Amino acid sequence: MKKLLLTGFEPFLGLPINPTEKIVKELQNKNIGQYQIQSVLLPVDFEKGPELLISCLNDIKPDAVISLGLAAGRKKITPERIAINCRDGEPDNNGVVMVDSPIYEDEPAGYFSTLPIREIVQILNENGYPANISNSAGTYLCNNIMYTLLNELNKNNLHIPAGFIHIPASHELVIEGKKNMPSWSQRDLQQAIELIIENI
Ligand code: PCA
Repeated sequence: MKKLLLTGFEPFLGLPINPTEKIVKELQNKNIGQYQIQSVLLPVDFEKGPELLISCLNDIKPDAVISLGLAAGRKKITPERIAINCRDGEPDNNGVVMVDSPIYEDEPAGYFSTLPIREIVQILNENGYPANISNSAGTYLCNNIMYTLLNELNKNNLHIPAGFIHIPASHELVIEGKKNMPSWSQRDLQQAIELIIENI
């Protein structure tokens, strides 16, 4: 059976929950579509997050990769179109702040997702899950992980479907974190990700 590396993130920036953590834990070792899921939880850390991702790519040798991140405030599931070679913005969970910093010197400005993002949006919408392509993954850890992922695959000449999908907050996160933002049920978030995996 083919292997799909599914990554999620720990909570960050004072939020009590990251719904991507629950999804990757729930789906660990499950068979979905043509894939067996190999889940990894990444730290929100500019050094350790990308390092762990690279070692998982080398150990697991996946046939496809989907990285998940929370985009608190977004209303829809948003497959990302592009990752850029830039880190900037909020501190990571280790207190490290990046300002206008390239992820890797002398590497390309950006990489496009190799997931079928247009089809993913269509399938989600047809099944009642609001979705849109996003044209920016930001400049924080999610963009960093997407960039590292695509840069690594490119360097190793691996042509597999790989990319990043941002998801909205869960109801639980809004309630526990006392936040005022759009949210989905954790069940719908997970089912939408399962549907994506079935279709790539
Ligand atoms: N979302 C953050 C980092 C971790 C996560 O789940 C982001 O969008 O960069």
